[in-house]
Amino acid sequence: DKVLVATTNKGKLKEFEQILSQFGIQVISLEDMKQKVEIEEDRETFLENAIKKAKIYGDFYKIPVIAEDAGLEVEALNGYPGVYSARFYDIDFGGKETVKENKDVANINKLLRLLKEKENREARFVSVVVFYKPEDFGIWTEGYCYGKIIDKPRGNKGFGYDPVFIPEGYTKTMAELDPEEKNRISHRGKAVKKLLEKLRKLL
Ligand code: ITT
Repeated sequence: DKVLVATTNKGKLKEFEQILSQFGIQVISLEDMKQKVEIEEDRETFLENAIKKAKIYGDFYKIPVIAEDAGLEVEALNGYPGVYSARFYDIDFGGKETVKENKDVANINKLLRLLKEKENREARFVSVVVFYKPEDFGIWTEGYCYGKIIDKPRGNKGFGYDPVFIPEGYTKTMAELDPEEKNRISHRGKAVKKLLEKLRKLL
């Protein structure tokens, strides 16, 4: 069983490889493909963005594909950054952030700036995963991971907002957890597990 995991995010790709390998599924990545495709994520929901990515890549390469749209929803920010999580530093919400080191750092800096003096630190990661078999069928599932945003980044595993996110019931940040542990509790891990259960029932 081979599937194209259609993501340009290296951290994400690694986690998909780890999660899917436990189920004996082999991953092809966009780097393995000779012809490149550019996609703009311009939809207003995770589901619409994930479907768009899965359809365009699947129809182009004509192989089964998994695409994901994910992000962080923060209660005190009315659900932002949400679908804008990847480029939060640069959007027209609460001022822009200059990128000094990398985008993840700029995103975290903006988030912490906006949450300064805010008491409500509740947040959740969301993952919407789509499996699409060209000219045949598509299915999707979602996964959530609830937790809190802290004041100062800790840890260097994972990616994105992991250094400032503490999952419910934990004292470590997501970036301090080993990959196996993150995958067990993460939005992505849960969404993928549900996806494979759905697929198994279908096939
Ligand atoms: P693709 O669209 O190519 O898959 P992307 O990075 O643009 O790559 P998304 O649009 O789904 O992916 O953006 C997700 C962003 O949300 C990601 O860049 C991170 O900033 C954040 N994010 C998602 N999952 C995360 C996780 O497990 N840990 C930390 N941050 C995460």
